[in-house]
Amino acid sequence: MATNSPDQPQTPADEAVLLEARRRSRRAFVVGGSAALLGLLGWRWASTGDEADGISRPLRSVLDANGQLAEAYYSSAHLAPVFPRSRAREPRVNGKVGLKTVLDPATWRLRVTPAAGGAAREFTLAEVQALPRVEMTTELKCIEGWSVIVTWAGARFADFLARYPLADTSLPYVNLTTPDGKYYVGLDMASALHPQTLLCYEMNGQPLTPEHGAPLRLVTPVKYGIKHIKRLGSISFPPQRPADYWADRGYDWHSGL
Ligand SMILES: Nc1nc2c(c(=O)[nH]1)N[C@H]1C(S)=C(S)[C@@H](COP(=O)(O)O)O[C@H]1N2
Ligand SMILES: [Mo]
Repeated sequence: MATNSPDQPQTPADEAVLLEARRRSRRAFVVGGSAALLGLLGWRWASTGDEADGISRPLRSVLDANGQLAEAYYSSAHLAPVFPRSRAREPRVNGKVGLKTVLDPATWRLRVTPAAGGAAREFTLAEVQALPRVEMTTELKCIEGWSVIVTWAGARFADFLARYPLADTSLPYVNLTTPDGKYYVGLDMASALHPQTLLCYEMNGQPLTPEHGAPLRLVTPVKYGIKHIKRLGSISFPPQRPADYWADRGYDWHSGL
């Protein structure tokens, strides 16, 4: 019998995701322990350094390292709860930046600029749909304070990059934009490779509607809705932290849950 516990595996696929998450959290624990030790050793050195923006420079490095640690923990090890499919609802349409023009799904392409340089590679929706289909029922949470449980289907971004190695997974960032560039999202690579980060083409068993991001959107339930870019048009792998539409307007760049 199905249970309402969000942590309960619902399908073999969910179970695989849970196992992966546990494996990752063990790794994060080891990394975290070493970082804590380094932190203790470094503290006295850190607190004697020059100031930069009111925070001493070495101390700032420690804070930055903590930020990366938080990235590794919250992005990779943490798994968003999954729910029974029966609890899925239609989300409201929220946010239309980059969706103002009419898009023809037949001529749409996902443009990916290889990290090594060279011409962008273009993908059809069929190529994305040829990757293993992952279905998950998770909560979409908006920073405005509402949330809704939705069944999504798509390809894992990790599977996409494994099949089309356009960027090394050790690179730091992924930049995603709408075809017109008006909405743009930055992700750290760990979040992009998270097993629940999907290049999503279906919502509640139906192809995405235009207002929910057809033909392809991002879904990543370890992040707030602002990171779930609709009408994905292009992907690149910048060496520096990419700009992010809502981070540019004062929200937290990570917007992790
Ligand atoms: N292109 C684009 N994607 C976007 C937005 C937007 O304004 N433009 N808004 C975001 C926000 S704030 C949320 S909460 C979700 C909402 O997704 P939904 O409209 O499918 O409910 O889309 C996200 N993706
Ligand atoms: Mo949102």
